[in-house]
Amino acid sequence: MKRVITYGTFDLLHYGHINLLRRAKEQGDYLIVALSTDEFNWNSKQKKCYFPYEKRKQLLEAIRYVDLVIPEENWEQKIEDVKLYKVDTFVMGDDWEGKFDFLKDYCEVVYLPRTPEISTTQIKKDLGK
Ligand code: C2G
Repeated sequence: MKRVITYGTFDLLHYGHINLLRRAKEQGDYLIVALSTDEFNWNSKQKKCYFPYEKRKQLLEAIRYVDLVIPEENWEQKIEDVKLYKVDTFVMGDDWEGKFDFLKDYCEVVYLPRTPEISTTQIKKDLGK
């Protein structure tokens, strides 16, 4: 079984995220999503989530491509996660191109093209938030 992992906030889940998750799953047979906790988002990514972690986790677990959701609590956990979950492939959108190449010592690293025109920032802007 080929195991894939990806990381993210996935707040205000939208079709760009779904496109990423679908293509990540296509890289193998089992997809793990490491979901950024509220604390990690606020302290390390300066992101204030609209939906709290448990709600974002519930949404992700309802997606057919997702097999397991685990918490992402810090920037440093990726190598341990890859070892612990016996990950074969690490996948991220190409806005992160090159940022996680250190993982190539442990697994395949794949950056996938982002879905253009859609982002949470754009949604909030369009809603006048
Ligand atoms: N994404 C995409 N197309 C979009 C928007 C997002 O392909 N239009 C992808 C991103 O490239 C990322 C994933 O969807 O791979 C999740 O996006 P975010 O929730 O914005 O993730 P981010 O805040 O970048 O967190 O340790 C890594 C970080 O946790 C990544």
